[in-house]
Amino acid sequence: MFDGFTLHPAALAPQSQQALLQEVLTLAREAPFYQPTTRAGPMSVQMTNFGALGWFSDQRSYRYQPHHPLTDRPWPAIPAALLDLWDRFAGAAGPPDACLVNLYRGDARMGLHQDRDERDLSYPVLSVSLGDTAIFRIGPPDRGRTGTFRLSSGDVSVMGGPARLARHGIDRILPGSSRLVPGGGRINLTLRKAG
Ligand code: MD3
Ligand code: FE
Repeated sequence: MFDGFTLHPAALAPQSQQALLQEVLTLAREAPFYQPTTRAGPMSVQMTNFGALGWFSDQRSYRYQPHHPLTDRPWPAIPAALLDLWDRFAGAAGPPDACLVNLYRGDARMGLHQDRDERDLSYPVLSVSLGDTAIFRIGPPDRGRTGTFRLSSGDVSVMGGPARLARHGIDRILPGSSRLVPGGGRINLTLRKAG
C-alpha cells in the first residue's frame, strides 16, 4: 500500500475489541480525556495517554511528559493486551513506553502531520483502531501525492522504515459505522517508543 506501512485488517476479533475498549474506558476514568491545544488552536480530537510517557500539547509547545496535565498524576500503565500486539506485529527491538489514546467524536479530524517527537525514529509506530471507521490519509514525507483508505474497528497498522516519517492524518470518521464505542465515535491507540 505504502512502503513500510503494514495493515492487519481485523487483527482483533470483536470480543477482543470489546475487552480492550472496556479496559481503555476504565483507565480513562483515572486519566480523563481532555482537549489539547496547539499553536494553531484547539484540536477536535480528545486525548489521554498510557505508559511512562504521554504526548502533550499546549499553545507553546508539544512534548512527551510523564504526568497527566490536569490531574498531575502519572499516566496509567499500558494494558497487557496492547503490549501483546506490539510483540506480535511491531518487530521492534524493545518495548514501547508511550500509548497515545485519541478519541474522535462527531466531526473530529486530524490534519496531515509527521510524527517526529520520538527520540529513536528506528522504532515503528503501531496503531489500533476501535469503533467507527476512519478515512485515513497518507503520503510521502515532504511532498507528493497522498491517498486515502479506511481504518476499521479491530485493524492494526504498523508504520516503520520508509513510512515512519510519512505525512498522515484522519480526514473524518464515518458516524454510526460501528456500535463499539458508547455514545459513538472512534478510539485510536498508538504505541511508540518515545524516550
Ligand atoms: C503513519 N493518529 O496520533 S494512527 C497520531 O488514527 C495519529 O488517531 C491517527 O496520527 C489516528 O499521531 C493515525 C495511524 C498512524 C500513526 C502513526 C504514524 C499512522 C502513521 C506514523 C507514521 C506514519
Ligand atoms: Fe500521527
